[in-house]
Amino acid sequence: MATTTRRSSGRAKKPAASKDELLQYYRDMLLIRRFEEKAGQLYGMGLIGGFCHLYIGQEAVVVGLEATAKEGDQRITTYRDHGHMIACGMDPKGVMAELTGREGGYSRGKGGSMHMFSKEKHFYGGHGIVGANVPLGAGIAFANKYRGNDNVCFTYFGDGAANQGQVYETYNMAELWDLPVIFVIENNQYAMGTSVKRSTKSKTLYERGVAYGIEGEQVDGMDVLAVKAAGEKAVKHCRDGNGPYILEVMTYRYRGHSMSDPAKYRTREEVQKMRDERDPINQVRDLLLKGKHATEDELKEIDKDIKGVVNDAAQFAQDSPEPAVEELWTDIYAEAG
Ligand SMILES: Cc1ncc(C[n+]2csc(CCOP(=O)(O)OP(=O)(O)O)c2C)c(N)n1
Ligand SMILES: [Mg+2]
Repeated sequence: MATTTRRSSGRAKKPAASKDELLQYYRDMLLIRRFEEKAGQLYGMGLIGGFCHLYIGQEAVVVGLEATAKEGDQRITTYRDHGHMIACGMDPKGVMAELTGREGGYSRGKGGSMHMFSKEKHFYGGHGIVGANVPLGAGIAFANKYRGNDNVCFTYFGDGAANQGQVYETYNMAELWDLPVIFVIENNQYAMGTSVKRSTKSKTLYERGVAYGIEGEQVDGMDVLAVKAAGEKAVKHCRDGNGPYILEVMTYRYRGHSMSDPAKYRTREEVQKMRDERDPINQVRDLLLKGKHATEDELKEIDKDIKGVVNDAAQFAQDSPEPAVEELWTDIYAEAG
């Protein structure tokens, strides 16, 4: 088994993309951004309770990778999961209703932000225990291999989770058994208030795979085209039966770790610089405008449409009733047989 790792040259050599592709990524990323902004507002109004971790800034990661998925591929992620659900085609209404604890939500209002699933879209959650979804992702990939299909499981986790012991037990077994799992490390540079520079002396996280014989690479996660290009390579590697692949996707979250975050661990200037210079949506917007694929007015129309979708989701959530008391006793055990 090859043990090479490399850095993606995504930023230096931008892969070409058609007008339709660029417009699709623009819409998909904007939908996540506007959805998350609305979730933040509803949280502020007291309509969302409990934990709520926003994905704003990281949109290019999941949109770029979803562009490489095919029917039947699975995805599993952490508590920072709203973007992943929307990107794989789950209904924003059902996600927003779950956030607000309403009957119309994906877990009938009983799960909230971190506990949503979709059998139809092969979305396996939503996991609050740092690192714990990683072995589950390998288990899903094991099922693919056992069933003899060529599906892959996208298993997302953070830079903080990458220091968890169970991740390395999983790497070992996944490579040993050639499991079709893409380990996606969303390196947003912080684990709660801890900068990655304070949590490890490793310069890169993907290179840790070398110890287990797993190939991998680092990619610019603010550039949706670079993410997609690296994702295609990773997906091919897995579908061809070569075992797992590690993608360390360099990204950044603009908001706090969760809605309650004093944000004392970084400067406002640092965040603003990322927003101004590296924003994933603005990068695609620039490509659309410079390539004369769209005018400012057309892009404004898209934003208006998307705001409409998000407002409808927020309205649906607020109109949906809270779950009935009897719901306390449902969805606890699976029906036998
Ligand atoms: C086993 C475990 N330890 C600690 C926590 C508390 N905790 C929740 S999120 C988090 C930080 C994880 O950071 P990272 O993996 O970088 O993901 P990010 O939040 O940046 O997406 C911690 C320590 C937890 N949920 N589970
Ligand atoms: Mg992190």
